[in-house]
Amino acid sequence: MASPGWHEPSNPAPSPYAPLLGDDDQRTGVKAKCRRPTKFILLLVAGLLAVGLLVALVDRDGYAKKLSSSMPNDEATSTSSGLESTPRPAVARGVAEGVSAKSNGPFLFAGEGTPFSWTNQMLAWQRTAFHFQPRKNWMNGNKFSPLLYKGWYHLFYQYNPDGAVWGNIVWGHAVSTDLIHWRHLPIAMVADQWYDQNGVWTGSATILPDGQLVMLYTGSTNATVQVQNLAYPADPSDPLLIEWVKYPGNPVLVPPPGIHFKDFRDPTTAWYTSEGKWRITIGSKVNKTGISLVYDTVDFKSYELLDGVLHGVPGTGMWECVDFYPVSRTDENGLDTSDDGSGVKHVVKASLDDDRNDYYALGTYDGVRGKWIPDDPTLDVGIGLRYDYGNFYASKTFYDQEKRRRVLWGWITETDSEAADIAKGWASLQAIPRTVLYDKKTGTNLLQWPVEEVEKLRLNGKSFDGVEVKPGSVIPLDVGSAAQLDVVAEFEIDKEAKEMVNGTDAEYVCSTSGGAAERGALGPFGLLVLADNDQSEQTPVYFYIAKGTDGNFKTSFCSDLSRSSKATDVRKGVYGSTVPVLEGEKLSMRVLVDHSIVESFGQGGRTCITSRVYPTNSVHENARLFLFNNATDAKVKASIRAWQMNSANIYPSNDSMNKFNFVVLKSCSAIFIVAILYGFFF
Ligand code: DQQ
Repeated sequence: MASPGWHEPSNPAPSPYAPLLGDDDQRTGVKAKCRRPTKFILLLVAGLLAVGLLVALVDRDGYAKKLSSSMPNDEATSTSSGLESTPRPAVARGVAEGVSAKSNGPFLFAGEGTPFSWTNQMLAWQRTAFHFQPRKNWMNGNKFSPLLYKGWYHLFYQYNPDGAVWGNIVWGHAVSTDLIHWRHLPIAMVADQWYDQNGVWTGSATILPDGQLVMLYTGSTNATVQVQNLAYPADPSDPLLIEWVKYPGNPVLVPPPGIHFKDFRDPTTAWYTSEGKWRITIGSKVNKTGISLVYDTVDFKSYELLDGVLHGVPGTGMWECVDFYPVSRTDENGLDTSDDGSGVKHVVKASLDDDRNDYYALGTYDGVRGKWIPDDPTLDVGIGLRYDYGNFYASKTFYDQEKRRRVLWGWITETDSEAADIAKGWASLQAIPRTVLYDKKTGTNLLQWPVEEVEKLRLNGKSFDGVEVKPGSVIPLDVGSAAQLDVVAEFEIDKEAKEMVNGTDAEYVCSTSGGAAERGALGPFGLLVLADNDQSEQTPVYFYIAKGTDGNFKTSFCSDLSRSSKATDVRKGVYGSTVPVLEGEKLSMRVLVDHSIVESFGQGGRTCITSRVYPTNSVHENARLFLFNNATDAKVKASIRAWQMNSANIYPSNDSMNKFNFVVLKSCSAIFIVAILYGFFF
């Protein structure tokens, strides 16, 4: 740019460029002298920028490749799929390292069928649109409890950068400002030390009162010993938390005497004790008793093991991903992990390695003794309530200090064959984050509900009010393509039929009572999702009411996968459980459908079911939504609101490079045009 001095007629500034002026230019004086260098400089700058731009664009792929060699969405190492490739035989991955089998090999459904001829198109359709998943490869649960740091939600997850099966576990990393749209970031932590050489496993973050972030995680050592390690952000002012430093004194905890070296993992977020210390709990087992060890620390570097355990339940086996947090008995908001007091209950949750389900119980915490006692010993951890009765495992909660809510986030496993996972190039994903509240009405359970942000994806809402569904009928609901849906449905069952029906002592159990095809007097009725026109494929989500001999009603909330796919090599059970329905309440359900995922919430989230389904025909425009009533005696009145769901933006991390190049392109073009115009007019 010309400096102001260049336009000063009486005192022309010497030009550093020693322009070669012709006679004409000499005659026209200062102005001409100044114009040439300006034009020259502008054109030079524009030219340089253009060359820079070209280099950036030409080298973009090279740069992106370099960058992505450490990224969870690495295109460069894409091994994509096609069933032409020879399927690798499934092996029970994880067991040697001291965790349960992490793959769905034929051993999960031996004898259930022969391999199905999946086409690439079918496999591609299974990818979800508004659930979080890496662009390829294996992921398992959110490790290092997700957290909100300087305005960004962070998800760190177990990730295999080398394939669609468990192994080589590092921490994938993604950030979001709304828990729905995500941006992948470079891998946060790799297995590069003797104390985590066999994997950087589950961990949890604690935000200290001064804003410092500390993180404890399980490392599987070079000798597959499970130890706890400390890490912290290299640059605490970086809201994206890109770089992590491992504490040089790691490991900070090794398995204590009496604990097997492969049974010591997944430290929780720390909470503050009345003695001014930080307390954590770590899952383990002794023989078949699942336990949660308790440690106090003041600096996260040295620890004191408390006598006894926070809690233990015989017969439940190894407790993974233990979670411990308070819920308010009076307020509608979530609580920070250290909150306590008379209006508070405490939740203990354990992921049982033996059956791979997440169980929780409500109880009372004794902070002085570091012990927790369940409200109802018959509904203790691992033998009572589950967060979810479908595929939902290794979940964790975190406290969202901005929205004052506790958010629960689970991992949805695959239930197809490992060969199909390898062919499609990815395996498993995250459930939609859920807010968790104590259910003040029942006092016996939690309420889980999709975070409110998911509603931003709703499109084309349709209502169907007071639809009468006669016994034995199916009614189509015209919502257009139903592969991505949010449906809220309320049902009123014919009161007279309820009164008239005879009570029986036969117990209704979702998983063993015949599914949606088995007719009873008062059910099943509900929705058929991911169903094709003739319902040859369908996933019913339904209520079933059973009347006991005492005249009391018991309602079950179930999801039947037995006709969810024509494929022969996927798991197709019936999931669900009973759901509390209080006097005067209508029956209600909410169902989120996202290609191969159906997440269902009964009675405001008292009972939840996540189903992993693999339709072959009810895909794309063939996916439809129906109401059904398979009861023999009772008609049902249903009111439905249904929305198609937009897709979430889940940007690859090298997309940020593309965005950067786009900005460079725009800026360079603008400068170039200005320079040309300037040169033309002056
Ligand atoms: N997976 C991790 C463990 C955790 C388990 C290893 C949960 O830290 O216990 O990948 O699936």
